[in-house]
This record gives sequence, structure tokens and C-alpha cells, in this order.
Amino acid sequence: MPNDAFDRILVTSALPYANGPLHLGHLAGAYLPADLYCRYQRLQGRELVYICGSDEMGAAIMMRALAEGGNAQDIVDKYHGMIEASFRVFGMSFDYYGRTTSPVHAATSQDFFRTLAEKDVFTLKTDQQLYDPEAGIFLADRFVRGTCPICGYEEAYGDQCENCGSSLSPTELINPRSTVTDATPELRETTHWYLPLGDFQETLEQWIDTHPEWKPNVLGQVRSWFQDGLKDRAITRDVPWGVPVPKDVAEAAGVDAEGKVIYVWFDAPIGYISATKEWAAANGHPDRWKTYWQDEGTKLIHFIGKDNIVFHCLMFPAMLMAHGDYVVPENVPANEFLNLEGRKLSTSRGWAVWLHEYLHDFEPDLLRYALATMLPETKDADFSWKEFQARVNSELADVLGNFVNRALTFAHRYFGGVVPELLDPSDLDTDVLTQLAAFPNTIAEAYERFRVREAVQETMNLARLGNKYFNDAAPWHSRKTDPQAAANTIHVSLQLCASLAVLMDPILPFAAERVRNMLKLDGVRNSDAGVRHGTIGWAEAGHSLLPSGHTLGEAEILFTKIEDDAIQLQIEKLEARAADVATEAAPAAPYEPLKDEIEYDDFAKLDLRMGKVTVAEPVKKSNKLLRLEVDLGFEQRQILAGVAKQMSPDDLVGKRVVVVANLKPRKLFGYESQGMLLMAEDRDGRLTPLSADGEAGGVVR
Ligand code: B3M
Ligand code: ZN
Repeated sequence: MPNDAFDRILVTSALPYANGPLHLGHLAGAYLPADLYCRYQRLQGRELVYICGSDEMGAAIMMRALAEGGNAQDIVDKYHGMIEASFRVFGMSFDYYGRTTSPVHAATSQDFFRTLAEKDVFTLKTDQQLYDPEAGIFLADRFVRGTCPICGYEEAYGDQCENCGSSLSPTELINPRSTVTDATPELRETTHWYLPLGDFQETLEQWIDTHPEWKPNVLGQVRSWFQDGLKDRAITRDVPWGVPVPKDVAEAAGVDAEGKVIYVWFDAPIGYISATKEWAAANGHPDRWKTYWQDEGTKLIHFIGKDNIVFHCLMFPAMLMAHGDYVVPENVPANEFLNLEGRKLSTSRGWAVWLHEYLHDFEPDLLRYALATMLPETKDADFSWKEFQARVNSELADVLGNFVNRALTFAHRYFGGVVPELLDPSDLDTDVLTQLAAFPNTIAEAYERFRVREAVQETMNLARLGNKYFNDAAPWHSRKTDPQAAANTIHVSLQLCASLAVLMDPILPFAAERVRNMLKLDGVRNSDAGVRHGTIGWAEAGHSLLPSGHTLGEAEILFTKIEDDAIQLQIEKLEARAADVATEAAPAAPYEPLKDEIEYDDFAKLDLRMGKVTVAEPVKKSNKLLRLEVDLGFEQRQILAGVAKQMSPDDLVGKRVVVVANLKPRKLFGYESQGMLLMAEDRDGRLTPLSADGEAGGVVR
């Protein structure tokens, strides 16, 4: 549906668990793209509320409390404070940032639960569950570990095996033990409420079918859940931390409510609603939350990471539909995962860049921009410090900063710090102004389709256009030969700067404000949360915003380049921490499970040969592939290897390698790949080529 069909937009970002600080993976998934989207929509003048908050209930919090030895309340107080503060410094423009320990949230979730119970949506089931006799608690989800019945991994959790990815229930574990006391659990009878998701499958499928425009990665996951058939989900737990099951509901069902709480994945999404209520109350119109949640004119968008898809695309919508009073999401633009320096991000292994630490060392805008160019929108992406430096130095500083600086200093030096008049513009001047006029729409279309990376690239293209125009027009030259031509160049360049000061605002809100100050460009609508006065917004950008004769402010340097040393320091910090954690004997990452047994004949089909790498070079436009030439003795092969992130060409040239020599050739980036190199991958994702001393062409068996 086009935007105009909606009266208002309600945007949410996944509520981060208040059990640790934020890292770049969080930002790239649910937060940064949402903030850009919201700031863009506000500049469009659309009515919008952006909601987030801390997820403070559930097992994740209790686990942290056990690990740190505090109580759950202390843990959430500590991390909620940290998370909220770093979000603020990073420039997140939430209209409201709540927390799920608030009384409004408890009441809202209990009301929701009660309504569904009264509508007879739930089923009740009594069965045997694991109970820790020492701690006196039932062991739900992560409170029990044991051997995975599927792959044999010994450290599987009660709800999921992190090794093979299977979702489990605690009683399926072999040799279960309590993560609280290490005791061997016993079975006890307990009763729980279930949401029978299967009953909603047809309705959910019909609803999803009305959204072919959703991202393929999201639709793919949802469809595969449908294929497996949606199952009942327990939505209560016997744990001491959570929103209590309402007493009246329990009584009516004849269940003892003592110690029973609502499952965190039931209450957390309701947190979006409770935070909207708190926002409305704080702004003096307590009923406004209803307009946002209950009026059909609302476009509801959930920004999340891919691990939360099932909850936002199936479970929460089913809850909303069952309730009946609510709108359902219009889109759930989930992102894939962000890797770090070619390895899987892992907080337990110390392989993460923490937001609060980043903010201590660099400006928020630099990360906002760099990360926005690397978002894992359609597939997993990689953040590296070198790439960060390159984005800052060669795009922010050399293109954007440089262009603004050239235009302004020239205006000050030769035109008395005022916008010169545009008279008899050349074809080039007019052409650039025409191109400028098209930018707001092009960028807007990308944002509307949740293609944030593309929007960012298009925005930088406007600065690129400016730089190129300045070079081609060469005002330092025309100033002496044709002063009016130079005046025209500066006039047009300043208009580009002014439009940039609006269009770059979602990505670089701090720098955009500085450009507006340099230009003395007033009246631009505020893209931050709160009041949005100002007559200049997205629709005005693209036109000439600065009248001739307008007095400019001081020019200043917009971005300074980051030195190699500063980047080296960050890389060392990251590696040192990972090494520290490793020596603290963090639980080792799981080994990959063994594949199914095969017959000798299956193996014998492979023709493995020794080879020697003679040439290795990067492949243009691919940051993953290296093009290799491999000597097989009897012939030369060209092989494309997806190792460029972990290895440089120098690591491979001259190496003896093992090649799968009878693999059907395939085309990649215009090259035919005629085989494959065998590599050993360790549990951190590091690659080592398999090597042996044999002569090239020799058979490996
Ligand atoms: N706290 C899970 C997560 O951080 C969870 C999101 C809740 S959104 C309602 O991945
Ligand atoms: Zn497993």
C-alpha cells in the first residue's frame, strides 16, 4: 500500500534484553535502520511515533543475575541505564524508550492475557516438567542443560541446541542438569497456558499472502514455519522473575497462580503497546496510544533481527488478531546478521565491538554512516575496522566533507560570504540543478522499500555529484576569465550543500546540523523525536533553498580523517579481549555436528588432487572471492575461492593445496571456477588451506 494510504506510522525496534551492553550487531539489526527510516519519515512531515524500550523479564535476565551474582532488579537497572545512555549519545530518535518492569507494562500484559483467556483462546495443559529440588524452581528453557538428543552436543539448552539449531523442550535433553545448582532435576507435574498457534495458521497464511512486498528473507522463514505446521506454544512459566499470571484468570481456570509468570515472548511485544501508552501519557494526551494501535489508518512497522522473525510475524500477530482491537504489522523488515572482521560475532567469546566503548573513541555519525553502508539487509554482512576507516576517510571526509568545505571557503574567499547570484547559467549548471531535483525522490523510494543501504548510497551520490561538478566547472579558473561563471558554480554548489543538509540528516544528524549552521540554513524540520516545526523538509530539498544574497556562516572542517594508528588500536583491543576471554576458559564453541554416514562409493566419487597455487588476486566487485590459478601438473585450473575476507592473495601464492578436481565448473562474477580448494575451518570461522607435500597432480585418497 502506498504511504499516502496511511494517516500515521508506528515504528518499533526490538526491545533489547537488559542483560548486557549493546554491540554493533544489535545496531545493525534492529536499531540503526529504524532510526534512519523514522528520521526520513519525519522530514517528510509524516505523523510518526518511534517506540522502543528494555526487555527486562524472562530467563535471559535471570541467567545474567546468576552469572553476576546480583538480583534481577539490579541487573536490569544497571543495563537499562547503560543501554539507554548509549542509544541517546548514538542519536537514536525514539519518541519513547520504556522498560518492561514498569507497572503500566504489567497491567497491560495482564489485561491482554485476561482478554485472550476470556475469549477462550488459550488451552491449558498439565504435564511433567523438570524441577530443581535444591533451588526449588522449575527449570524452563535455559535453566537446564544437557545432551542434545539430535546431535549429541553436551551443552544444549532446554529450549534449543546451539550446535545443531534444533529447538528442544527441556524434557528431551539426555542427562539434564540444572544451570542454577548443577543438581540433577526431577520430574514434577505442572499446569501451563498455551497459545494454540496452529489454530491461527490459516488466518496467518492468508494475511502473509497479502504482503508479497515483504523482504524475501522474512517471507522465506515464515513460509518454512508454515510448512512445518505451527505448534502450540506455552505462554506461562514457573520462574520467579516475570509478569505474574493474573490471579483471577488462574482462579477461574482452577490453577494455583503461585510462582507462575507470563512467558517473556508473550509480554515483550506487548511492551511496544505499554511504552506507547506511557508516551501518550507523558505527552498529555493519554488516549493517543489507541489511535496508534487501534485505528486502521496506522502503518505498523517492526524492525528486528532475523532471530526474532517467528515472534513478530506469527506469534504477536496471532495475539493481536485474537484480541481483536489491534492493527497488525504492515511490514517486518528483519535484517540478517552482522559478522565482525570475518568471524561470527560472539559476546561470550569477547568478539564484539561495544557501542559505549566506540562512543568513547569516535563520533556517533561516523559509525552511523559506515554501518549503514554495511547493513545485513538481504544477507549476512561483515564489519571490519579497516572498512570503517575507508568509509570515513574516502567518503565522509574526501567526498562529503571536502565538497561542503570547497563550496563554502570559495564563497567566503571570493564572494564575501554571501550566496552569489545565478545569471545565465551554463548547460552544466542547469543540468546539475535538474539532477539535484531528482534526488529526494530517488532516496525516498529506497527508504520506503526499506533499502536503507541504497538510500545511503544515493545520498552520498549527491555529494559525489557536487564534487564532480566543482571539478568540472573549475571556479578557481573561471574566476579570472569569467567571474559570473564562477559565481554560478558557487551558487549551484551551495544549493547542493543546502539540500544535502536536509537529505543527509537521517544518516548523519549531527553533521547535518553543522552544515546547516555553516550555511545559516534555518527552518529545516526537526528529524528528532518531539516537535517538528520548520518549513523545510524532504519535499523542499532538491530545490534551491538559499536565496542569492543570503549571508553564510563560518566554514569548518566537517570530518577529520582517521589515522591508521587509531584503527590498529581498535583491532588490537578486539583481539586482546578475545584472547583474554579464551584464557578465562569460556565454554568452547560447539563443534559442527557429524553428517550422516556414507558408503565408500560415495567418497570414491570425489577426485582429489594436489595442486600448487601460482596466481592469486582479488576479483573486481566481490569482497569475498579470490581468483586463483592452480597448477595440477597435467593442466592449469582457474578456481574462485570465497576466502578474501579471511586471507590475502599472499597467503595463498606458492602454497600446495588439495583440490576437488572433478567438481562441475560454475560461473562466478564472469569467471569460470574449475574446482574447489579444501580448507579447514576452525570453530571461530578461521580458514586454513589443506596442504601436503605431494607433487602437483598427485591423487589424494
Ligand atoms: N529481547 C530478544 C532479542 O533481543 C528480545 C526482543 C524482544 S522484542 C519484543 O533478541
Ligand atoms: Zn543438537
